[in-house]
Amino acid sequence: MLYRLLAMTPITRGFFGRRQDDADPGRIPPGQYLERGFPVLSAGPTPRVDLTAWTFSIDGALDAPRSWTWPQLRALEQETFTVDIHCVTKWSKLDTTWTGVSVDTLLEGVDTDAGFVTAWCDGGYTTNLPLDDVTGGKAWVVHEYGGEALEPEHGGPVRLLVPHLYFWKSAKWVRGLRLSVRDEPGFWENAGYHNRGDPWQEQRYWND
Ligand SMILES: Nc1nc2c(c(=O)[nH]1)N[C@H]1C(S)=C(S)[C@@H](COP(=O)(O)O)O[C@H]1N2
Ligand SMILES: [Mo]
Repeated sequence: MLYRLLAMTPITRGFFGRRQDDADPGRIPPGQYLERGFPVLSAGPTPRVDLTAWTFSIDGALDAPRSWTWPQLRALEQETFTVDIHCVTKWSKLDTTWTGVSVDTLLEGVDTDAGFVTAWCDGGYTTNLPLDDVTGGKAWVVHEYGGEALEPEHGGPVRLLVPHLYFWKSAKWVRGLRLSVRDEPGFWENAGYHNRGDPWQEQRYWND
């Protein structure tokens, strides 16, 4: 493995004295624990991103590829939403609030035979998802966390957010979605992680 997994000490932002077991256990998937900080997990260094040259693209198996500059992406309809997130390293974080553009908005009117997407990123990370897992109000390209610009360590300027799957599917520094007819395992999927990664079914590793 050429990459080193960087796990930084989480910063606890939760209200002091609130107990872990206050959380509704029905919101914590099997094998997960409640995290009040926000750990950073990156398979490599945080890339430096120049927004003047930045674009977000949708390409691959579609007739007319699309791309947006940073101002163009910001001019699209924005959504603010609050969701729970679940990392395969076993932490779950509840009620995280994000702002960004729904993948449905980016794909509006697209005609494609593709059943899959690969999210690709500055720094070379990739992750694959069924198209059905990023459409129907289940995935966003986000640029704000908790009302502030998304920090570079957490994927700023822009990350994918797919909260119903393990967090490795939420690609940081995402630059585009490539539509494909065939499913192609991404970075962690190639390294033995589950192809889909549903936390409620504990789909952690390839054979789970
Ligand atoms: N580009 C990129 N995206 C990535 C990763 C990465 O290494 N590179 N790590 C993934 C993993 S394994 C997790 S758990 C989350 C961590 O996001 P965080 O650092 O904001 O907690 O990002 C995911 N997205
Ligand atoms: Mo992860």
